[in-house]
Amino acid sequence: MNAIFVAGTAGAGKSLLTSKLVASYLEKGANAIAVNLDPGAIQLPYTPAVDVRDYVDLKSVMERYELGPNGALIFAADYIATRWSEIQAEIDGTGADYAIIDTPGQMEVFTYRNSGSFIVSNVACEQKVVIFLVDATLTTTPSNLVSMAFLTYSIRLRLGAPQVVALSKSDMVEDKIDEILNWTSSLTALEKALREEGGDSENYVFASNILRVMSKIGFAYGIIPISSVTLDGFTNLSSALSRILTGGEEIVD
Ligand SMILES: Nc1nc2c(ncn2[C@@H]2O[C@H](COP(=O)(O)OP(=O)(O)O)[C@@H](O)[C@H]2O)c(=O)[nH]1
Ligand SMILES: [Mg+2]
Repeated sequence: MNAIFVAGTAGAGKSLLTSKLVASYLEKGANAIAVNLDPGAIQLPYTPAVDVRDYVDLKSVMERYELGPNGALIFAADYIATRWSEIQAEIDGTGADYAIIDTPGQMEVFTYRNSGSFIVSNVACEQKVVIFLVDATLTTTPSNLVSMAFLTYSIRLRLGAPQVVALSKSDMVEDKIDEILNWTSSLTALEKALREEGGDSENYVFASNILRVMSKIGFAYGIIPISSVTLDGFTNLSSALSRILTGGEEIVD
């Protein structure tokens, strides 16, 4: 089994991408399942084969420990890590080739708690990859792009697994896509755009200093624009995943 975690900021499109990825693997003849790791999910655009809501009920946690919704989510996410071996056994029991693992809506509940990195490092699988979703609608200015790029580095460091970065909801910013991709492919273009955006402001100086650091750690941002509505970019996403999971071989039935 290969594990594909789908992470990203709240509302970036993790759950919808999970459903579309499962469908696209099934279409290629691979056995794929969706796993829901979000204890707070109310409605999901897919039927999870394995669902953490079977292990913990948010409402009972709130009542029993007198917690608000945020406290209960954190408790529940950490609790799930303690039940991981059972959840893993359930995933293994499906016999799936690909487990597409949807993570909690509020990103920090998963990525910045030890339980998230525990699950990513302990999932028993052949290969694993984290798709990090950068919401295109939040990335339409150069300084926002720099801030998102930093977030992806932070998540890479936090989860310690190979990462594929996708620009989600790109259908919603069609007129901006070329410009955003130009910024992500050239440090010089991004630096120029930042200057035009910020002039001599303190924020510009800060952003360009960050850029300098980014160029040092390698500005290989390689972001893949996708849309889970039009399915644009899915071929590129699927090749990027195959490169990591199967060394480049596409699935055949
Ligand atoms: N236009 C458009 N809407 C999207 C796309 N992906 C997700 N959405 C919508 O954005 C909202 C949040 O998506 P969801 O998958 O629940 O985000 P999550 O919180 O990251 O799981 C939903 O209304 C989705 O239908 C996309 O690629 N294009
Ligand atoms: Mg979700």
